[in-house]
Amino acid sequence: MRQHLLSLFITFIALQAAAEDGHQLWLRYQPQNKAKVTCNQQSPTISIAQQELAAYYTGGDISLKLDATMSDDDGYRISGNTITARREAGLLYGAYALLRGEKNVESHPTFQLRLLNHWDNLDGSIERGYAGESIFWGENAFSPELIQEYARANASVGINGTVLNNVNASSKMLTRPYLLEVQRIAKILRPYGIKVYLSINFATPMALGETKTADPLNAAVGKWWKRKAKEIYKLIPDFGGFLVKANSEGQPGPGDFNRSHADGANMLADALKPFGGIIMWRCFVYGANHKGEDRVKQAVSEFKPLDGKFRDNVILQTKNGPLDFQPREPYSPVFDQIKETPNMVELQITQEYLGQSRHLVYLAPMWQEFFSFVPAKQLAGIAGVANIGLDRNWCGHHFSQANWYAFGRLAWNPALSSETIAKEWLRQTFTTDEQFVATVSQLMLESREACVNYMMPLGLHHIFKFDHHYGPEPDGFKADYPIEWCPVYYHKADKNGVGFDRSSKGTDAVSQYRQKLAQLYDNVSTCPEEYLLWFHHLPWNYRMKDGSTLWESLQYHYHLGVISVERQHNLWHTKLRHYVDEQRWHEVDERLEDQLQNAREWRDVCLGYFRQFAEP
Ligand code: GCW
Repeated sequence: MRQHLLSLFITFIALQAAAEDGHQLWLRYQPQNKAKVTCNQQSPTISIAQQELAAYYTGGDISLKLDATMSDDDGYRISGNTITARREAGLLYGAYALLRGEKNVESHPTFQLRLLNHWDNLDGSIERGYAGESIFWGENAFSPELIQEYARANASVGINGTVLNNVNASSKMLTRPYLLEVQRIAKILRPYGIKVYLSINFATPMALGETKTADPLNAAVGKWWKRKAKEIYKLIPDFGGFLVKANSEGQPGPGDFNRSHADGANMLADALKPFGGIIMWRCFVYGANHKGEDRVKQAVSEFKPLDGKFRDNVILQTKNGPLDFQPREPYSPVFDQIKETPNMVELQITQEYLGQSRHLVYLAPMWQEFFSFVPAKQLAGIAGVANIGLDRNWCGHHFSQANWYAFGRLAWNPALSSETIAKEWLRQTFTTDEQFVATVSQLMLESREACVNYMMPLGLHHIFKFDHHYGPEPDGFKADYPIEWCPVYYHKADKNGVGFDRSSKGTDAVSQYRQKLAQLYDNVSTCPEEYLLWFHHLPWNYRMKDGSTLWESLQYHYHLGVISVERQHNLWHTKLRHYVDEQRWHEVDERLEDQLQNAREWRDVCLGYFRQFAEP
């Protein structure tokens, strides 16, 4: 009996070891303990680099060198068995690059600020989080081991900063008990080259009852922030700075006191300046001062007059598109219009509008589309709204890990192709089998266009179910919503046609784009068809370039989207099965099935709705 129990126990342990829950992400190095790793200096960061290489590198002994003659950034040079860098973090990035297979290269990051933005609330919930609760806040949070794993994963792809809380920020964030938590987190992240930042509630001093107002020009308010900055930097000397959502979707801001965004941002910038901190001020504003104006125009209307009026430690942070993280949007014209103030782009890794953690949608092609319009060298930084939670596999969907990975890799080098990144990730995460890698990378590369097709082809946008943004609701209209949240406001379908006229004859949003593109988008015959209904309202029998009518083309795209998911699901279900461990295969398979059902729902609901106008 005892014998039997023992063997059962051993089997159980073995199964546990083999269980593949995805927790290891792309970091699946096999322990080798072969390499001797030396360095001309010592520090906590350098010892991490040494430990990683000593444990996992197979190609011989390594020497690490700090070299003050290299350009002053996080870059590294790998030459033979030597990694050289100007900064300690560079040695760490070089170590991970070597483990990933990079050889004889010199590589420097395009963006100096490569940040995650967590929309994590202090109660542990996550706004638009689809992978469980927060790893930082709430009852179940704060396991130092987990946060260290998080740090390592980020460092392995070069992410060097993280905003720990939701932009819809609680004023409690800046109270002592929470700042002490931030200090603990910062301590774990620091050796991995990651700085912490916080989202702040603009009205904090007033909300905490410590000042009578939050007017940025009030002396007591300015003083309060200066004192607070001092307190923060005493706890966290390398604290990165604040991210601010002000006068947007009900958040307080300088506008509440008839002050401008520049007044608000500058007051905070002055408080952080002595310590080297920055302010990332979001341009995601609509409604407040521009009621009635086309929502996609409002950020430029609001911020262009303020361009050049910000302190030099303020960066304007703008979403890639002018609306809100849709499966496809043209880029935000803020990037054309704001010229005197540094800009950074905010991408959304969590797939709020792209099937959340239920759909396999690889986002790198979408982000690259953005960079094809907005050159990375114009930008001071890049932020990605994280898709990370307490789920065992971090991101809910195993393939959503690829978006975290891709974000980091593109933040380092936006010129990397989506395909290269997908293949890199697949080889590290699943298997190096080339047949598998070729097939699945192709599937990943097609997945975003498939999503656009089954959700919102040809420039349609924001026809999601109210609030949770998962399924379709093309008939969505409730008079008590803000009008900018109503699907019918965006597609404007009736018997005469469909689409939002943003041409010079409509809201003239086209005029916010730089010259050549403004004309291109304005003219219906030159407007790229993927943006057609974003910029134009057209009759159902409008002739597309291939000769089909708009209505036919719309149907074609919806069907194509569903067919792509059908194909992907089939492939995964049959041919790809034997390449993948049981647990991950099964979990992905189940989700692909859900995705397929949801894609069919999108097609049927949207076409059913539009049909009543197109074929009356
Ligand atoms: O995309 C929308 C989301 C909100 C979010 C907001 C923002 C954090 O639906 O949940 O709030 O944008 O970016 O501020």
